[in-house]
Amino acid sequence: MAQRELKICLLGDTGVGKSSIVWRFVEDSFDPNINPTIGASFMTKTVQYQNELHKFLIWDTAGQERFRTLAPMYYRGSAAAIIVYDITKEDSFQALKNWVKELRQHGPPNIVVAIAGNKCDLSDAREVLEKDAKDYADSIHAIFVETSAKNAINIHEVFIEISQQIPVLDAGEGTAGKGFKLHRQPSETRTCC
Ligand SMILES: Nc1nc2c(ncn2[C@@H]2O[C@H](COP(=O)(O)OP(=O)(O)O)[C@@H](O)[C@H]2O)c(=O)[nH]1
Ligand SMILES: [Mg+2]
Repeated sequence: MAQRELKICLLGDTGVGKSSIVWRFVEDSFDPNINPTIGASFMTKTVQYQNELHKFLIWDTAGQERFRTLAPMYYRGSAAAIIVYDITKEDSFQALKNWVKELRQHGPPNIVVAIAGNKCDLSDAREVLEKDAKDYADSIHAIFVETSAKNAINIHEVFIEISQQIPVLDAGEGTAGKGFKLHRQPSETRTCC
């Protein structure tokens, strides 16, 4: 079975739950006292998608979120970016829009963008309406889900949607990376919280 390596970067404000999302996806666990500075900066996980194996090489901005100049090293060569905000923090949603602009201006041209509204388990403290975020995501043709790393909601689904949106390799082309044909598949929307 063909295996493809897909570099994925996580972007977004400090404290929105990027490391927790990666930890939930890779280890299927949640640590409420996750260390903000020693967060995993690079982890991998392989999942089967149709007749391919997708090895996700996940780059997490471990505490350097404020240093924009470091960001290109995370998103350069990325097949996809997961931009995370915290549904209980309006500021983090505004910061997400800046990350989208940054990616549009300096990121890889065909990067798949996924927006994750994390901490959807804290809906009592919600500041960002799901509809507003979904409308924004639609306007930039991004994947959108609300997630909870804590309660394992929609974490795997984000990665599955990314797999769906990555251009399919045509039979016979192997993993050489030549001659991609773009078969973008429509993504479904999931809402949960
Ligand atoms: N309630 C709740 N807390 C979360 C969730 N994800 C992360 N957190 C908490 O938010 C804080 C910041 O998480 P962290 O993963 O370090 O964020 P990062 O700075 O973006 O990597 C930690 O205290 C986490 O336990 C979630 O889905 N729900
Ligand atoms: Mg972190």
